Amino acid sequence: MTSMDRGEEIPWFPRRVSELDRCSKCVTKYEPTNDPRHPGHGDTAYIMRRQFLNDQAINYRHGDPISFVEYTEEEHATWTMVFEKLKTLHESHTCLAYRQNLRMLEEAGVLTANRIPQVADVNKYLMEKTGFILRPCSGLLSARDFLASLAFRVFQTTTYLRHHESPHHSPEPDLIHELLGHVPMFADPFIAQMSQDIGLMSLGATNDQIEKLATVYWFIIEFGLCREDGQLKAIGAGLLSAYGELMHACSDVPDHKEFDPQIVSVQTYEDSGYQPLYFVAQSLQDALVKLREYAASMPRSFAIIYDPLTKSVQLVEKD
Ligand code: H4B
Repeated sequence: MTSMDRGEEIPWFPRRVSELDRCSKCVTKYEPTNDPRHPGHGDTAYIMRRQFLNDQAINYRHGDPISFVEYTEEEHATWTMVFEKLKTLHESHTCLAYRQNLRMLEEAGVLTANRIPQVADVNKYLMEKTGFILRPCSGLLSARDFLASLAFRVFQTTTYLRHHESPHHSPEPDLIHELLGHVPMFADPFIAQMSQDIGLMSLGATNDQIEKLATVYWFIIEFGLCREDGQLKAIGAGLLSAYGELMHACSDVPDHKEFDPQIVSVQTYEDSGYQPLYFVAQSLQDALVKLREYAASMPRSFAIIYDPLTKSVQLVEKD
């Protein structure tokens, strides 16, 4: 008996990496075009630049070479300002994996404070480390589409920058967040695997399961902490790329709870200000083990098998 016979339809999901071309649905939230909370609201030149880069991204198809983007001097200056300010917190506030991978990326000349890197160069580097690749997208994606791409070790990446008048905070994902927050962590094998595991769990999942997985993703990949030598250190990209919240998260102002995906999955979160609560893993390995226990406990009528050689998945129905 198939799941269709039982009347529960499995939502469409990509079976191979090229089908991610169908997973680029954006959701509208905190856009400069219509939201006065966005620092670029009312700045026509900024809105046009963001639109130009988004139009380029939306036409991207799997396998295309990634277009070279000529960033403006103003954009490079914003990048430099953010990178240099964050550097002052790296030793004290970020986890060992981040510090090591960032150093290697700098030594390889891929991430440097003076120029915005090209996504194609980042991909060449990450491909050799963990097989993760970035593909351009045009803004905040639906959780379902965004998580599906992670199943294939693909990270959908915005290519525009935050507004220059608000360099240390962005209400939406931007290239600085992707490159300074996510890229060094995707070079780590445990974070790469954790991200892919969350992605694989999302394929064919119910809306309720997607909501839970998006919440787990939020609290570990975006805003997670770990403890090193008794001190709180950031592992989440949302913290690693935000000066103010990075200091806040590691201070004793917010609450800290032990990372447990079962509890995390139903925790409400804040997407317009600092979090009042963060989850702390013992280590990256610890977070991965707990995530796998959670995956095993997820109720599903099928299993998903991933083949890394063909970057495709197969659905196996349970009877
Ligand atoms: N879309 C883009 N472009 N970048 C992101 O980091 C995210 C996204 N994060 N969509 C997603 C949503 C998460 O917040 C979860 C999965 O909802």
